[in-house]
Amino acid sequence: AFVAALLSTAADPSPDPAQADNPIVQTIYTADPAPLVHNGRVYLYTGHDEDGSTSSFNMKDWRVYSSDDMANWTDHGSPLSLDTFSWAGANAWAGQAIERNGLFYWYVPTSERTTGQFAIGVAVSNSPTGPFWDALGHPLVMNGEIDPTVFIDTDGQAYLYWGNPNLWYVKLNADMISYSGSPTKIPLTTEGFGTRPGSTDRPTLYEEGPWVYKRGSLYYNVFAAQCCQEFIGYSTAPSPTGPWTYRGTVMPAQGNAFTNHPGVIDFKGSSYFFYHNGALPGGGGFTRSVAVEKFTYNADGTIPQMNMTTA
Ligand code: FUB
Repeated sequence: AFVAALLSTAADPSPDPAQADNPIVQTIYTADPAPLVHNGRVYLYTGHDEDGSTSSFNMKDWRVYSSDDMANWTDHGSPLSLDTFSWAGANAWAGQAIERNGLFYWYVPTSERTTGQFAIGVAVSNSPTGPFWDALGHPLVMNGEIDPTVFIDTDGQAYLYWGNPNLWYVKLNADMISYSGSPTKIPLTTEGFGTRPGSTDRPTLYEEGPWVYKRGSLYYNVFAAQCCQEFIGYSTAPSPTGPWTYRGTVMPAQGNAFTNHPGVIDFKGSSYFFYHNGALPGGGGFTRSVAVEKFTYNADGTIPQMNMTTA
């Protein structure tokens, strides 16, 4: 293990000891951050853009980092890759991990080997840092769409959401590797997800990368909006299945990468928004880096708009 990011340096006149310099990982290109708080640590699950990717995504494995102070990060390597899934062909894209009853479930989108169609697999481990195994030996869901987010409601019901161009959800069973009923499309109304300027085939801002969580009695869906270049927008709802109301921009389009991807946590009394950009040397749309901003919710529960920062 090595320290992947450094404490703020003397060059910064007002260092925040609770947050590392950005990008968090400066040794490889990382994308699609998915933070998980467990036992006093933040585990940061990411994708991995291969060096030199210039015209398409070249992503073969996923990575894990952890920190207990949001400043010093430990590299746990790559406990999950395309090779973990015998049925996977390519595209180790944006996933999310969650803990239930001492097991860690990592939901990831990847292309199915024979059809090339995008599917969502689930890997399991008894440790947040792996190693992870394919929990099923086949996809959990396969409908050609991507970017799963998972959360467990306060009543114990788990939900999986995903999708581009649609937004789907399904209720997961308590075993976290099967589900009840059929995947359901969330209506993409402009009231729920904003209005996309100048587009008729995709009338709302919703593009991909949903991140669903609950704070108090309010449900949040933070997502990558519009294409391309993406910004981060969000909606809220009084229940995990809606109705959703569009609330505006979390992070404007910026940062030298045409995608962005949200991850939101509370940790040790502060709130953090994770995202990615092309800020490292050689960085761009296919050589991205994860970064984080500390923020405070407004009194009414809305999320303040944030800009990307670099060291
Ligand atoms: O990293 C590959 C894809 O780009 C992800 O699945 C999307 O969310 C976008 O970040």
